[in-house]
Amino acid sequence: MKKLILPAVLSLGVVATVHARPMSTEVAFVPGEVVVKVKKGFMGKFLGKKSLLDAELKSSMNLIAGDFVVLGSSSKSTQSLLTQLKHFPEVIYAEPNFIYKAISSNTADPLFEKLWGLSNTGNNEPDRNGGSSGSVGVAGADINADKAWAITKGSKNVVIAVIDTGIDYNHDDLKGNIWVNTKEIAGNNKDDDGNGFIDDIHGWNAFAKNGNPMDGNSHGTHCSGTIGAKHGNGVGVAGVMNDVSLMAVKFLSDEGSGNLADAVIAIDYATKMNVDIMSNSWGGGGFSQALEDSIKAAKAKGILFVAAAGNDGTNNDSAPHYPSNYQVDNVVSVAAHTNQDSLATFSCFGKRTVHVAAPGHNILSTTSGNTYKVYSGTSMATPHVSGVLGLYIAQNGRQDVKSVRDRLMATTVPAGAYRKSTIAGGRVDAYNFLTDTRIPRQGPDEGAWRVEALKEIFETTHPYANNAKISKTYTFSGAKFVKLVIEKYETEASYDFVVFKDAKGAVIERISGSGTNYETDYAETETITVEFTSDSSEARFGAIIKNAKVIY
Ligand SMILES: [Ca+2]
Ligand SMILES: [Ca+2]
Ligand SMILES: [Ca+2]
Ligand SMILES: [Ca+2]
Repeated sequence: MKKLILPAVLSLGVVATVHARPMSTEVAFVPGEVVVKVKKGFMGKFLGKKSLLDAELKSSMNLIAGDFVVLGSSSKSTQSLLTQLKHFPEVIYAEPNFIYKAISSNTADPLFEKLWGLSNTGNNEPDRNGGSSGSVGVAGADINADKAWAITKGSKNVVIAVIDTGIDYNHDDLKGNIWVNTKEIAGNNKDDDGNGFIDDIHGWNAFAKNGNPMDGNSHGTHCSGTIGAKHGNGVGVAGVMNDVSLMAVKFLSDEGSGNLADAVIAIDYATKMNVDIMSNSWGGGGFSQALEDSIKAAKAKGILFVAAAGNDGTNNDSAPHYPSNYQVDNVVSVAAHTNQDSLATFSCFGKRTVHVAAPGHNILSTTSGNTYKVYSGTSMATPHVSGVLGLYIAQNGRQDVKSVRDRLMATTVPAGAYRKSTIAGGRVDAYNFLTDTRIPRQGPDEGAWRVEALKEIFETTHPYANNAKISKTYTFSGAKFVKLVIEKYETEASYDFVVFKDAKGAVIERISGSGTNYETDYAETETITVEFTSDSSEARFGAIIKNAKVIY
């Protein structure tokens, strides 16, 4: 199978000379547009020179993060504008006007009350059509909402900005939890509260530049339902919080994409309104100093910035994903896990860059027009974490963002799937987080591993068959830790896999490509299962495993 590249995405390279930092492989921006940060007091002088660039002023923004203008040229490329701007003494920096997209999701039909992310019975995952034929899961691999709700179900005083495609603020399951700007009068075309935004009753629409952040896409509405759909109101689903104020900040269009210039306005609005948490289920672009400055301005106010780790299935340590990769203390980068206590195959990960995992596969929630659908993505994991952080703030008030993030990580439930894929090494547990319950991480004593030859070796044919599915389970009675040593493997990278599972069926590690004498991550059970799977074309050598390493 060959990888498809999104047709709308432009080539990279163009901005590589501006920032030396690595960028993700597919970066899109508005052609001929740049976002420029101008030195304080030099705006007039700078704008006087813009004819030298053959560019016109698209907009100007006086943000907490500084003074910015957006310039556009019909005759010049973004690259040549950036090159020229380097020689303007008034300019602090200039960047492409990056395009961001809602982190994608699978849509299907309504409706079933199957919120395994809140309470996983092992048997209640919906399928992607909302039906009841989801996978069998690991009971208890959820955010432990029931136990957390005995402590708090949230508070209307907690304001969470959903920075996304907007919110259907008329949805029956959400309307009781929509933020209202009480100092603003709706529809009088006046900025009654003097915050710089006219008629911003439920938030702001930075895409259309008006006070109506209605969601014509459903992505933002879906995220909102996971944070705060009303409990016990006779309709639909339940959010992580029963009481919360959801602020709709729209900068993604109804097609699910938006740009840097609008993103920084969205963040600036939420910062100005001093929300408690920003929930960000979107990503794209390269490194942007303006976006990082905006996140830092939010941090200076003590606002948490929860961000989806991305859906490319890649390592954010080596291929950074933004905004989740910004190294600012208020950023919480979220990977997605399945009901099988495993990392979702689409989820980005990173031992140094992704903080925690949360439920993000086959998640049922609210969608526009009083409907409910099942979506999957790190987009869906992110609002679970925003809601859990919201419960904490309802209970404790706002605390130092870094110590909150540290506590969130330290109270996760450790499992093999997250050990190498997140900083915390675990998935979020709301009850543990509220009660500061920390499960000790008891790793194996590295000197204690003993090699044991497998009684029956694991070996594919060479080459392996297409559409193969080979599975073998090895048991070492009384073992505390078990891992396998792969003598040799060679598969079609990203399409054919060798997967290792513990006794619960949770994926410990999933490898693809090639290697020799590779030691897998360990299972904390006495059995370990190997599964070899291939797709319908292109077979290679396969795999051969002769030894295990065991600690009793
Ligand atoms: Ca206003
Ligand atoms: Ca008004
Ligand atoms: Ca409900
Ligand atoms: Ca293949």
